[in-house]
Amino acid sequence: MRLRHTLGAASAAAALSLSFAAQPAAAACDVAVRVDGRFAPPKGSAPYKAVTYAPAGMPVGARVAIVELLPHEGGTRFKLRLSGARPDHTYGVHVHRMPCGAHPEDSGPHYQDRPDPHQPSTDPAYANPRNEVWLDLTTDHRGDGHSATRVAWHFRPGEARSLVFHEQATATDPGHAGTAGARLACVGVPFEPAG
Ligand SMILES: [Cu+2]
Repeated sequence: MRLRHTLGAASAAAALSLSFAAQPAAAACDVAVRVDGRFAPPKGSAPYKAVTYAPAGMPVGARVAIVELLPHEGGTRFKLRLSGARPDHTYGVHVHRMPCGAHPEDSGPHYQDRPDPHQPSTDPAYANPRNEVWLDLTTDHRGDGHSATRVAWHFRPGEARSLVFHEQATATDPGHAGTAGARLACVGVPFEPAG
């Protein structure tokens, strides 16, 4: 009985350390959503998992991994990884409201915690990385890159459905805030609220 108990505790500890190893620096987090994909042209029927609209900007076959984490202390964290993309390039990356479709504009506007009454939103009071989810990243010479961010809130159910890659870094000045040029690629992600 005593031996069984010890073994049980040991295997529980092993399982715990494995799950921590799988998500470093995220010990007190639950994984809400994880999506891994390879970019491909829009073929077949929408919605798409990882679609490129401009292969010169986001090559066919580039890989993406996006994780949404729900820290126990509150808010929402995100980690993004990209590989085999355009080398030495800065992408503007945001969470958008609609699923990825056959056309770049199908992903709709940015998700905002406090919605801007004036759409499209380019007012820095609303279009900023605290009220939206921005995951801009710059690739290295191999086309690999990563980014992470955190916001203080949770998504409203079903209102955040995609991650969009734009052609340039996200602007922050009034009248342009949140804009980042053309939409090159889109990843379908069913972002979740807490519990
Ligand atoms: Cu965007």
